[in-house]
Amino acid sequence: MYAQMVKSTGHGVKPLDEMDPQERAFQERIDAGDKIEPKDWMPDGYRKNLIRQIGQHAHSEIVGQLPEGNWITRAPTLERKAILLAKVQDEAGHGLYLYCAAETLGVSRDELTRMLLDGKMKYSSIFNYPTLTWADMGAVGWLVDGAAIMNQVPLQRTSYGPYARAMVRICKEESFHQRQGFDIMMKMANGTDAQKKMAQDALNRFWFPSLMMFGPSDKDSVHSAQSMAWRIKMNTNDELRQKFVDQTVPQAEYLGLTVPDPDLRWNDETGQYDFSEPNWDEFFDVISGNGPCNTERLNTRKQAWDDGAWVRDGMLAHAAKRKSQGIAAQ
Ligand code: BYC
Repeated sequence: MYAQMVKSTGHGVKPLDEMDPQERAFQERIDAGDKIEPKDWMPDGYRKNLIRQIGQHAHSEIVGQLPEGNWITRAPTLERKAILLAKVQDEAGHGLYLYCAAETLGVSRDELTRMLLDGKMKYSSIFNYPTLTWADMGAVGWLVDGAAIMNQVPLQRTSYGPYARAMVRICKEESFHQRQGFDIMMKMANGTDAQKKMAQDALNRFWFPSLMMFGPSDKDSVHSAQSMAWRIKMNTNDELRQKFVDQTVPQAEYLGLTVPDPDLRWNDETGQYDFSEPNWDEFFDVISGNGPCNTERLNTRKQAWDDGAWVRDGMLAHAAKRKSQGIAAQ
């Protein structure tokens, strides 16, 4: 049922004078910067679009644990292992806050999980790329969490209260994640020649996929116009991508690494970097399920879901027993 609703969210923005009075009053609240809370009236499209975005965001946090979880047992020192473990646990927490925020809109966590496992909901494209070396842990923290922060800081001001509030804590934790990634890159970039090579190789592989995290270019973004009118999104995909490039290129220079883009240059007139577009065919291919690790990621999530069945069954049986005891005692 929800999967069909999701399909219908890609529409344009209705002008104020074509809205019915309830919709118009809602839009005026949004325009005034009011927060919308779960029990408030909201247009169906607003609810659907939020469930889509928050649900995908939650799935991304959970699937996002996999490429880094892959390195916990192989971290080079006890300290790095403890830090990586904490980071990966934080991502689980982010997923849970976000599933809770989505649940306030009337969709259950189980329903969202099923749609992920059935391929009816997406998660971030970036997690369909493999993490091949320890330097990738640096690149993921630095670039992937860096891109996530760029996208999520403005979402602290998003119009839906539970989503905005979840973002506050997530952003604080993401800042730590980004710093730990940069710290790994510093160590590698200032290490032996072999380590520096690994750091450069990680940057080469993660640069363009990180730019893709912001979504397709504005002309191909189906949801941006309406999402921005409803303040579900605060910036366009291209705006955030540009900010990310402007912030990250000097960091790469500081590391002594080269961004793998021959067309990257500072533009004095615009006061920002010019850079190459990512390969959008690759992006659409990855989000259609054909990236290097899509099958592996989904199979891992399916396996975890199946392996957890006995826990869910046990907890439901326990809850049912308590309920029946409670009723009997009254
Ligand atoms: N990957 O109309 P558009 C993290 C889809 S987790 C996959 O521009 P929208 C972290 C899009 O869904 C980071 N799909 O969409 C975790 C739509 O398809 P549907 C996750 C993508 O929603 C662990 C179609 O393309 N962050 O940080 O307006 C460790 C057209 O796009 C992607 C969030 O989720 C993509 N990259 O804008 C470390 C933030 N991009 O749904 C780090 C919240 C686009 O119609 N989300 N698509 O089938 C957003 O801000 C927005 O949803 C996006 C996309 C900017 C991502």
